Formats: sequence, C-alpha cells, structure tokens
Amino acid sequence: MKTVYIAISADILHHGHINLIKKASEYGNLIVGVLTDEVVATYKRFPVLDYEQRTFIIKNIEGVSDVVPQYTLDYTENLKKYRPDYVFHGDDWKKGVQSQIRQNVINTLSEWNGELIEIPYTEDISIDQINNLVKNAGSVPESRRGKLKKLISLKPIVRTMEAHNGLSALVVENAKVVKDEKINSFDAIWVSSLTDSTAKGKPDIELVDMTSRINTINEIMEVSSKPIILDGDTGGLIEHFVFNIKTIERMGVSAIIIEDKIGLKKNSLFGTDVEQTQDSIENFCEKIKAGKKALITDEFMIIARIESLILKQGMDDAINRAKAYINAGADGIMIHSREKEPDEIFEFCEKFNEFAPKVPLVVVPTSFNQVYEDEFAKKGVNIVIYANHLIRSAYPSMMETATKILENERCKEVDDICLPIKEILTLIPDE
Ligand code: SPV
Ligand code: MG
Repeated sequence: MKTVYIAISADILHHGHINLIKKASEYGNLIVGVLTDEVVATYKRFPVLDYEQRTFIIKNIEGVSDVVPQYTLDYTENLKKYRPDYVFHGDDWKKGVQSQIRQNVINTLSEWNGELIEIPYTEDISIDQINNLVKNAGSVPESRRGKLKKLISLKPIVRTMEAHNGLSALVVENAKVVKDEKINSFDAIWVSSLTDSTAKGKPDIELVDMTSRINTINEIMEVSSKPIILDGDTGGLIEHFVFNIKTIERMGVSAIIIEDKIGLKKNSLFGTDVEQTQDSIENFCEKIKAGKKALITDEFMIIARIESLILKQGMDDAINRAKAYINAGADGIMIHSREKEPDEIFEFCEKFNEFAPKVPLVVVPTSFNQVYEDEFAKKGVNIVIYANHLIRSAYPSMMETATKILENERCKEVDDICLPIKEILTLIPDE
C-alpha cells in the first residue's frame, strides 16, 4: 500500500478540499497534515476553529487514514518523517508565496523517488467572499475580544499598529507584505491617545473625552476584525475607570493600557521637559484592583504602563512597580522609554524575565526604533506597538500637497502624489 500526504489548514473547508482528499485517497493511505494554530495565525489569518476542532473534522472525512500536525508552512519535516510516495496539491501554488514551498516538496520527495501530483485548482470558489464572511464574523465583540490573549500565546510577538479613524484602520487591517516565504501583516490595532487627539487637532492631555474615544473605537471596529488595544491614558479617577472599563469590554476591545501618572497628563515623549507626576504605587494598585473587579470576562486585559524610566526615577523603581502591579492583578506590563538606545528597555526586560516571565510585556519603540521585532521577541517582549506612524506619515504628505497647490496656483502638479480618482472612489466598498 502506498502512502499519500496532503497538508491543509482546514479552517475554511470547501468542495475543492474534498475533491483533493478524494483524489489523493485513491492513490493509497492518506495522511493529512493539519497546520497548527501557530502556523495558521502566522501565515494566513487568525484561525476561526482551533487545531483540535480542525483535526476532528478532517479525521471524520471519508478517505483520510491519519491526521498529523504540521508545525511549519514548509512540508520538509513531515515528509522526512512519513516518507510518502505521493504528495497532492492544487496547481495554484506554482507562482507567488508558495512556489518555494512547492520546490522544497519536489526536492525532498526526490530523495526517495516520491512524486508531486498537482490537480487543477477548483475555479468556482470565491475565497475572497468566504474570507470576507469570516472577517465579518470575527468583528463582533464576542469573537474579537479574546483574540489578543490567543495571539499572545500563539505568536512570538504581536505586531500592533495605531489607527485613529476608519481609514487608518483599513490600512492596518489590509496592509500585507510577502517576505521570506511568509505574509507579514499587523496582528492588532492600537487606539493611541496621541494620534486620536492629534487627528482632532487637540493636545494629548486627556482632553478628548471617553465619549469621543468610544466614537473613534466604533469607527475602527466598523471596518476591521483585528483585536484592539486601547490607550487608556491614566485611566482617570478610579470611580470613573470602573465604569469606562466595562463599556469598552462590552464593545469587544481586548485590552486597555493605563499609565501610572496622575494630574494633568502630558505625552510621555516630552519626558522631563514638562511637569508630570507619577502616581503612588498604592493608588495605582488600587486602580488596577478596582478595574479587575469590574470586569465580566477573563478575556479582557488590563495592562499597567510604567513611566519610571520616562520620568528618570530609575530602574529599581520600574522593577518595584512591575512587581506591585502584577501583584495587584495587572494582566500585562508596558515599559516605556524615550531613550534613543534600547539599553534601559533591554535591562528592564532581562530583570522582568527573572520574576515574571509569563506576564505579557509590551514596548513602544518610537525612539529606540532601530530594534527589529525578533530582537524584542528574544528579550521576552510579547507585544510591539508602532504607536503613531500612520498619522506621522499622513501629515507631511498632506502638507506637501497643500503647499504644492499654493506654489502652482492650480492642482495639476499634485496629481502624481495623490491616489487616482478611480481608486479613491472604489477604495471603500459600498456594501
Ligand atoms: C500614545 O500613542 O498615545 C502613547 C504612546 O501613549 S507615547 O506617545 O509614546 O506616549
Ligand atoms: Mg497616549
């Protein structure tokens, strides 16, 4: 009896997959490699069904002899383990991201004269349409809220980008780059106080009130399905915080980050150039405890942000606060710095890992911007936030257009730097 191997994610199953399984099983004992949650979340999108559920479905399909996990997008490890005589795949992977994976399959099979059999891709399936349905299903509060915690457990680092309105949220939702045989996209959305305020022409001093912040969150939610982390500033008065946190939990936000400052809050990137007051450990712990008590689900996270390095209070103070905030029930810690070099952040990470390696750690590398994501991941960082880059890039672009029109006293010269009319008209679908 010959052995046949196919690999699928099996998150969205359609008749094309059944067709493939049916054909493959006619050639021998069929082993199906089901991609693990980590692989699906990294290379495709957040899985709707988890690995156990997907495996259960595949096991019960006629023609399947065995189901095994495939831990990478690449087949090599499993092929060497099971040495199949045949591998089956649709013929749609000859070009694009998967072509290298296909080549690796051919090379590996040649070691024992195995054969790759490609069957015509089932044309009449609109994967885009199915993906849209899945995306819409993923945007409701119940399925969006828990995604952040799951992503933290599945991915080496959760890549988060700011959005300050519907349009910027669409960019975060849809931006994709194919790199090193994988698809890079953003995992989560940061609703920044700086960019939400700036977009409204207001300073970042907790002047834009919660009602307005909620409107921004709603705009973002309308066009996206990714988990949302809210910049909650200081969290305000404890008496207000416990109400606000319930509202945003109910909306389907996944986490709030509150910073340990009190009084008139100014943006951290001013550092000690402006007057800012750090909260006492006791009071901030009370806020965390009250917030945790007010929550309904165990999906929502309260992340405590430590401003000790920003306010030049020293590493020991930062570490003491991290310990105290975790004891008070914080679900994660954000450490902030405005130094150009990442040294103090890395020192904090090392010390933090000694006492709380399992508590998620967040960094915002606006000033220490030379650090790659995988370096942060190796230091134990779980979430990286690009906190202001979409608005910072939009502003100079708008200013350039405005000044060019003023210089030329007409608008022909800016056409090349503007989105074509046809594209702006169709950018937002009308249904
Ligand atoms: C924000 O994005 O509003 C933040 C991060 O709080 S920072 O601007 O670096 O303080
Ligand atoms: Mg902020």
